[in-house]
Amino acid sequence: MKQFLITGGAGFIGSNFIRYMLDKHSDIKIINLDKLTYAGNLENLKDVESDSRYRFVKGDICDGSLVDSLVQESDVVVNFAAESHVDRSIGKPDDFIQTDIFGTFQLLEASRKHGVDRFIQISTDEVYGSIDKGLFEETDPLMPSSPYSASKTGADRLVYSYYVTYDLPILITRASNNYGPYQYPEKLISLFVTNAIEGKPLPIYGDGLNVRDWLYVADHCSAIDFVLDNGKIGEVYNVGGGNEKTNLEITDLILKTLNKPDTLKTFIKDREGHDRRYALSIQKIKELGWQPEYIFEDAIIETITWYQENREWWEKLKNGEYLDYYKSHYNQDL
Ligand code: NAD
Ligand code: TDX
Repeated sequence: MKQFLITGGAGFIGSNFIRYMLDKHSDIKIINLDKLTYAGNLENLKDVESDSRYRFVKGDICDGSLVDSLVQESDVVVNFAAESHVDRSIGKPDDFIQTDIFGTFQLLEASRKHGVDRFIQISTDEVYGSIDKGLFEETDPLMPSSPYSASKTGADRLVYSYYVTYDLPILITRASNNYGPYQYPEKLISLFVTNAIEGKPLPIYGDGLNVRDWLYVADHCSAIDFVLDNGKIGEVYNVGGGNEKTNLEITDLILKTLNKPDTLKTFIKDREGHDRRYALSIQKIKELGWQPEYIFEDAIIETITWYQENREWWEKLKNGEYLDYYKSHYNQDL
């Protein structure tokens, strides 16, 4: 029985990953350490709560003694815990620096003290910054442009330094934009789908021509599982879906699928430091034997349907102080 410590497991990708791992592997146990910030939601994991292989611990990855005791009983650490939303990092970077960098440091320190079989850091394509043409490779320079991506870059390189300096058996994945069920309704797809269902405006930043590469969350989960088993210690692996779309293309697709009018499209001021395009080469992980399985055109429809069928999950999340910040920052109701 391998003991996994999964941090941030009550969030979007972490909860999908826990479900994926419990379904796929009978010989693992999982501790989910999550602070339950606004983004953490135990309703994401209702169906696994009673699984005897699963245990939830409410706590902060910055809490050194708690982290120490949980790492001590673990073989594998998977670090999802982070502040993850770029717009929030523009408004208030503090928690990003604290959790994304200092929290990762606490996990690394405990891992080096107790020794773990694997430490995998869930990093992001945003560490590279923006690219007008071509694809980022793992060896390209890191040029993050928001406090979010800079904090993730700090963590990414700190993890690497524990491999070089202390021989900690680390792996790093850098994934592109995820979409799928249980995504907090603040990110482009989850926000626009839920706004469209409610007949509310879809706030498009700038000209709407920024490009993202969309990865279905189940593909991200399978990539992490695959890298844990097959990745070479100390290496970074890009994980992309190969689905480059402008924000306007995504918006049009959502409106068309939900049969909502074009008049919901609302162009507002641009995000500060807005990266124009993210695009990854996934040659390295492909050569190792992984590639995405889901077809964007099908998975996006499944995702939209999920939000239609799970209104009670997201309706209660769409309130609170972020709406006030968003309104004053972008002069737009969400
Ligand atoms: P999310 O915001 O939905 O979830 C983050 C989770 O971390 C929440 O459950 C939250 O409660 C928890 N958390 C936050 N601070 C914590 C702390 N100090 N201690 C313990 N738990 C804490 O984020 P997500 O979209 O699921 O992203 C998960 C990870 O994947 C992040 O590290 C993010 O940078 C990375 N990533 C995300 C994407 C994407 O498109 N969403 C793409 C690439 C990489
Ligand atoms: O209201 C909006 N209007 C809009 O035009 C929002 C929320 C977003 N956008 C644009 C900004 C981006 O060009 O849509 C694009 C995607 O925005 P987000 O969903 O906020 O994602 P992004 O900034 O690309 O970052 C995401 O991908 C990488 C995740 O939030 C990160 O956690 C991940 O690391």
